[in-house]
Amino acid sequence: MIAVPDLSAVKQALAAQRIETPSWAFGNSGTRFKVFAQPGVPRTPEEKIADAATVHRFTGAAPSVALHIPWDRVDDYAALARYAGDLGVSVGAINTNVFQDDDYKLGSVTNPDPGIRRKATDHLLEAVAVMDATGSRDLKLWFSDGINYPGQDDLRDRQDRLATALREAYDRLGDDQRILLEYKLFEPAFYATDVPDWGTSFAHCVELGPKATVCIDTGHHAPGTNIEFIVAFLLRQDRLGAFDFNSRFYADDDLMAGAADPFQLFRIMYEIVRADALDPARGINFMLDQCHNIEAKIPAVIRSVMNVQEATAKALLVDRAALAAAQRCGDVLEANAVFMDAYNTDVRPLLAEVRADQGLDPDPVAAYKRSGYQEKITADRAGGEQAGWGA
Ligand code: RM4
Ligand code: MN
Repeated sequence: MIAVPDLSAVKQALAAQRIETPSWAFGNSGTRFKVFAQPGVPRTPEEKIADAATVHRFTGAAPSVALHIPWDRVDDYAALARYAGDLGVSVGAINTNVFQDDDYKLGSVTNPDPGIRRKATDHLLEAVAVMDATGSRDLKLWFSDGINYPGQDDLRDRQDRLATALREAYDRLGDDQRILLEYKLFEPAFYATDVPDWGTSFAHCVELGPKATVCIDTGHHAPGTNIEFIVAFLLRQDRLGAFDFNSRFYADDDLMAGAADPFQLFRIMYEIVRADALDPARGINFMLDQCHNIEAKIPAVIRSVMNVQEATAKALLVDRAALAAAQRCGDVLEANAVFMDAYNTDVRPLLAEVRADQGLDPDPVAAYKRSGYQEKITADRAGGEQAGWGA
């Protein structure tokens, strides 16, 4: 039996944990082969927010929803934020989209054409205006920019163009706003992506200033990458701003967080706990970035929130004193055993208690299924064009 640190502190930390949901997880999605439409899928940004609020209602842990512009474009963003507030959620990160216009074939902010770079940079500034109107803190930047063939464009010039656009967006930020700069190894670019890894993101953030931090999308690395090392390193540098949690078997699969490799998620959350960075006041945005192509979307988001909570609970249960003692005396097997004991603990009863203490149903997926919400949206949202990638 492991020595549990302080159960009431663990429960408190779990009750305070916050996970942000993505509006696009509720819309239709698929692969380049097929998008399978689902009944009841939102048609508007408001309906996506209503679904996100439903996830929060059953989990008590997902009080903010990230938006993607232009997928969630509306005339009145302040009204959208008020609508969200009335449903008990707030607007989270504003995600920019400079990857779907024909103009961006050769890149957005790194495009060789200055007119196209201007258009892309203007979109980043538009996103900051959306943040002003909604009260959002985070400008989330992901660039699909890159090249497919050696010699296609100048690698170094593209870094200069990227730095110029980032500087303009950074200088436009308000005091309480910040940039989350995401990276991705490949896809859609196949030879050289302009922000391919955490080191590139980190270097640009350092160049920009303290309001620029790295966003780690767990699906954006080469297979076998030690993501928890990146987490530990960035936390030490105070440059970890956010996660885009999802899981993958092969590339950027965007499956439910914790589904493919729950042990990896535990190792990541251990580094968070180790750095005392779980508390929302520490400013790390724990977001989901997922697509539910074949499974029902709302319960899949609920399940993902629960998977992050389970990994976190296990991380909180690591007997840090015993671990430190074993590490100090070089007891390799004991240190590993202490770590694994926590991972192998069934934390579901503990999380059920945490939920019950908050007046929530201990089984959020079952409670959602019983609630009739799915039947209601299926009936109410019949007709009209469903939201999805590109909508
Ligand atoms: C990208 C990246 C971004 C997400 C888009 C939809 O691969 O992960 O974070 O906004 O997909
Ligand atoms: Mn992402």
